[in-house]
Amino acid sequence: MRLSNYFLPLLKETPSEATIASHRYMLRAGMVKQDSAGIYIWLPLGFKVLKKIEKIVREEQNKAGAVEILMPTIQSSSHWKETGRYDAYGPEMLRIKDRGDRELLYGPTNEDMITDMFRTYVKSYKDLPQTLYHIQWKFRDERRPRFGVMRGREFLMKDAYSFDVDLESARLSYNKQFVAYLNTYDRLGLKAIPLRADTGPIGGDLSHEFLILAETGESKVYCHSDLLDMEAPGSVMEKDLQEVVDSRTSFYARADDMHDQSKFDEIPKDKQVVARGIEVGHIFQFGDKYSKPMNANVQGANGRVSPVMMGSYGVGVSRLVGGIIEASHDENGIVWPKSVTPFGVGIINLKVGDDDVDRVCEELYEIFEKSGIEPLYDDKNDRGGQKFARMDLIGLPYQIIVGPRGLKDGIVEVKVRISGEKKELSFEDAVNYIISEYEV
Ligand code: 5CA
Repeated sequence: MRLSNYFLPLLKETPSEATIASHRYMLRAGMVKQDSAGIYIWLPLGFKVLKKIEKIVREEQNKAGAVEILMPTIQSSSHWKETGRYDAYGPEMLRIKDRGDRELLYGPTNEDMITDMFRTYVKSYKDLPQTLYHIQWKFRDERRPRFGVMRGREFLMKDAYSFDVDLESARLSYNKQFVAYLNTYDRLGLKAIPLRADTGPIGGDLSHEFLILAETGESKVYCHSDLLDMEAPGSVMEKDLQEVVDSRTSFYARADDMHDQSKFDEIPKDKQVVARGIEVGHIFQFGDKYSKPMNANVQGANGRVSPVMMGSYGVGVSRLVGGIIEASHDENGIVWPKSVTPFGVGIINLKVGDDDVDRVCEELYEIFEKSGIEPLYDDKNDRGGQKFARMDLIGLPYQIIVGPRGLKDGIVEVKVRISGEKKELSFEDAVNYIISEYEV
């Protein structure tokens, strides 16, 4: 992409409503624009990151055996009345009437709808287990939308729903998602810790939140520091799933509402972590909470008919855009992990109109376009200082700076955004260095 042809509306001043880094930088870097409270337009740069996160979430869901569908944003109230949630959900639910005075709502989550869909088709254990997911916009009329996309009213969620014939098999489905979550956050460049959690309005008896640590997080977290040093499990055989889950959950890790100080005190002092965190995912096992009132029954191998056992699994896809920035930024702007960066490399032309500089920049541009490392080429006729600040702000992992002085000696400059380290390299070495950094 050429910057001269891109839509990147940067802000010089920090809008006063933005109190945390991710919100400030998302506004300043032209990633989102608030349209009304908690509702955002995703501008090109933000949209690109959102899509990259979505892709990683999708790939890990598919690897875990979940199957993608797409449910509508607008739901009929009827399913919610069947489960009793229509009244229970309260003012967070946006209720709408159509021209025929029928009650509709903008979905805050989809358990009720998917249970209805499921009961239409599946009646036997032979078609189980099954996990279905979608990545779809939700609406919750939050009392206090804040921190930009972190607590929006309209937000993008991946929500998966598992269906099993009994509790034992439901536990396996839960564990698969648990492991998929660890791998997903790892690929996003995040250290996410699973905490035992309250089930809230979703209900059920087993639940974990996944939190990333950040000073501006809304939840207070207590945990064992060894949990933070654990690597993502990668692909795990079915027979080993429980062990992997146990290895993560045996450590004390709780949010404020589930915190037991006496248990925490048993952890050696030098291993105690008290921090703040951002909830980037939440998984629930709730058995027959929805299937029972909706008569979503299946016949087991023994011939007995009983409600299907369910779980649901949410990832805050749009919240993650802010969460990743909270975890990775400095005083000059965002520092994108390679896996979600909107562009792989920034090319800075320090003298637009100079034949040599233009030619080298064009060659670099072409090479990176071909190699799939999407370049963002700053071909605008601005001052160097402005270009540097702009490129730092939007946070691409690598920059190649091309100016007439270096070119005289056959040299371009490569800047590594995260460390600020600068290397003077030949054209070929610069290209090879950046390409090799993106090879896995
Ligand atoms: N049905 C279940 C799981 S599919 C559910 O809705 N879970 S949830 O309420 O915990 O939401 C799942 C994830 O969505 C949360 O972990 C959080 O990351 C994200 N999320 C929830 N509310 C908001 C919000 N107002 N703005 C942005 N993200 C949100």
